[in-house]
Amino acid sequence: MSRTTVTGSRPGAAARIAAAGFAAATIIVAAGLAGCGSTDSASPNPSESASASAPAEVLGIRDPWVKAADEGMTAAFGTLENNGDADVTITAVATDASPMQLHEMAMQDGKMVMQEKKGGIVVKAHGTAMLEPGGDHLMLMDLKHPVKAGDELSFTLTFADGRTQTFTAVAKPFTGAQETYAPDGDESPMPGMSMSPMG
Ligand SMILES: [Cu+2]
Repeated sequence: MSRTTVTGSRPGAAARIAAAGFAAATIIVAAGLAGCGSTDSASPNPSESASASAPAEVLGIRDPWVKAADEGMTAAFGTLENNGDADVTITAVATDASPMQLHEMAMQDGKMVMQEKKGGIVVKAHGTAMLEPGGDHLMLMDLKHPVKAGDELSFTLTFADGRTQTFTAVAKPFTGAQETYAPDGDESPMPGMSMSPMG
C-alpha cells in the first residue's frame, strides 16, 4: 500500500507511523480506508466540474454524463484518456444508484444489441476510449431512484491492477438515437437485448 497518503504530513510522520507497526494498526487502517474511498484525488468535490485533471488519477475522464431516467436502466458515458505508458483495463464500475455492468454493443441477428463486455474496457497507453451511445458504456442495470437532469452521480472504476478511481457525472436528458439501452421507460426488456447473466 505505498499509495496510502497521509494527507498533509511530512514524510517523516508517515515513516514513523509505519515504523510503529501493529501498535498503530488502527491509524493505518483509517488512513487506508480514506485512501480507498477517494482514490488519490485531493478533492473529489462533486460540485466542481467533473473533469479529472489531477495527475495522480489513473485515467482522465472528459465530459462524463449519465442519461437521465426515471427507473429501470440507463447508462453513463464520457471520454477516457490514458496518459500513461501502459494499457489500462477497467474491470468493474459501481455507483450507489444502481447495480452496474460494463457494456458493449454487438451485432446479433442483424441488429446491434448491448451485452456485457468480457475482459473489461481497455484504454490503450497514450490513447482514449469513447464511452458513447451506440458504443461501450457503463450500464446502470436497475435504478434505485430516478436520475433527473442535473443530478450528479458518483462512479467508482476498478482497474485490473486493483486500483480504483472515482468520478462524478452529471445527468442529462438524451433524445438522440434511442438504442437498446434506452427502454422507453418501459420495464419490459428490449427485444433482442441479451442481458441474461451468462453463467
Ligand atoms: Cu448497456
